[in-house]
Amino acid sequence: MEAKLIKGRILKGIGGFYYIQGEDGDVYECKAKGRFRKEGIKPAPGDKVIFTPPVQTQGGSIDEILPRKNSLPRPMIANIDLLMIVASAGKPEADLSLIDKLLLYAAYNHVPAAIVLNKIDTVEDAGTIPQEYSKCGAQILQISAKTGQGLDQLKELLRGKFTCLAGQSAVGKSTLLNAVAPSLGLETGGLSKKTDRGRHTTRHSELLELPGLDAVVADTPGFSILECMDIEPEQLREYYPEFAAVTGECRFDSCVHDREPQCAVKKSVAEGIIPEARYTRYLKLLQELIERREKRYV
Ligand SMILES: Nc1nc2c(ncn2[C@@H]2O[C@H](COP(=O)(O)OP(=O)(O)OP(=O)(O)O)[C@@H](O)[C@H]2O)c(=O)[nH]1
Ligand SMILES: [Mg+2]
Ligand SMILES: [Zn+2]
Repeated sequence: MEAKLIKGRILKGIGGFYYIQGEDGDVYECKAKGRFRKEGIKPAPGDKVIFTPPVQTQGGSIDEILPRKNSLPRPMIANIDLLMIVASAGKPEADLSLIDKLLLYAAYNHVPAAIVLNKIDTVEDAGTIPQEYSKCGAQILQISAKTGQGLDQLKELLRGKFTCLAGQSAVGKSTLLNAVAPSLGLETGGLSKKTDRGRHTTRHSELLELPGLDAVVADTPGFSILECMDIEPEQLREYYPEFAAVTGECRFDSCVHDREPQCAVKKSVAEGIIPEARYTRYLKLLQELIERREKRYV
């Protein structure tokens, strides 16, 4: 029997084997051809591929990786439609610097982002996130995985997309996925009584299908975000859509909106147009990038 080529998407890779969902819906085990390694390409979950399915004693192989529209390095996944940043309205207290870094990570890697504010059932008002991020370019949803509030909106957000989830431990990423697709039965954890922080219940990443939504999600464990981006301090400003309205209005074209005179961004902050706290964290992140560069060049 002659092997035929089919198109599919890689769901996961384990020990040199890739599990590919073909256009026919079945999942096939394949190895990557040697030439990929020679070319320095490693197939990743999310990759669209042309492959030869296994037949009898002949193992399957990935023959071609179709061009990627984008990819995220940690964990390595390709062709992401959305980075869903999950935060908690209650406990654990939201780490806004982390949200900033994840927004930066998404923009840097050409992936659209959304912010999902979960556990809205545990607080009387949603806090500062909706206002602080109102102009950051990401849609913001207020949700409770527990009561079901906002879940229909979340389903619409996920429908038809390949979404990657990120956020602090114990904000409810796995619980939200279980709420939209109970058959997943993902393990969820609690907060440590001592520290009010999460326990990193989810420790690995694979693509999960959401039945009925034609959607796939990757529930990703934590990682060090800044380390996997090559951003110079002068470039940071380009990743803040809040600054776009006044771009070009600063006295100096090279203005990084820090200590320069006649800065239009600082003026907008003073006028309350750009949220002050988000700008203050921008300055901190800018400083972090400057220090990183100084260390790199000594
Ligand atoms: N009250 C309330 N509790 C929630 C909600 N969503 C999740 N939780 C609880 O928060 C805890 C942590 O949830 P997980 O889903 O394990 O959190 P996670 O983000 O997957 O955490 P890691 O896997 O450690 O990264 C669990 O005890 C959940 O029951 C919610 O909307 N409201
Ligand atoms: Mg989890
Ligand atoms: Zn400026």
